[in-house]
Amino acid sequence: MNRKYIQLVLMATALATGLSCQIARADAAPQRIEVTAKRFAFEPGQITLKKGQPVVLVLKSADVPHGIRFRDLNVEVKVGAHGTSEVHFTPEKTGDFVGHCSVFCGSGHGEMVLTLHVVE
Ligand SMILES: [Cu+2]
Repeated sequence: MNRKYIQLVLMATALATGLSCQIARADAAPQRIEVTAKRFAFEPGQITLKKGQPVVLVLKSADVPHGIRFRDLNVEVKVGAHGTSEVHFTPEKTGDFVGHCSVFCGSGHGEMVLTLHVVE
C-alpha cells in the first residue's frame, strides 16, 4: 500500500466518524423547557415530559431569587434575582412529580409548585 492511499483511508475514516458523531448528538438533543418563577407561581405551572428523554429545564426569575426542587427526581436548580439557571436531567420513571420553590421568597412561597407529568 502506498502512503497516499493510507492517508486517504485515514481521512475518510475521520470524516465518517465526525459525521456519525454529529448525527448522534442531534438525536440526543435535549428538550428545552423554559419556566418563569415570579412571586408566587411558576409559569407554566404544569409540564409534560417523556420518560427517558433528556431535558434542560431553564428557570428564569422575574423578580427575587427562587428555586425549584423535585425531591422524588433528585433535581434542584436555584436562580438569582432576575437571573437564569438551568438543570439537565432525564426522567427515568413515569408519574406526577410536584416541585416546590426551594428558596424562601415571601408570604406565598409555600404555594409555589410546578407539576411534572412524566409519561411513557
Ligand atoms: Cu420561594
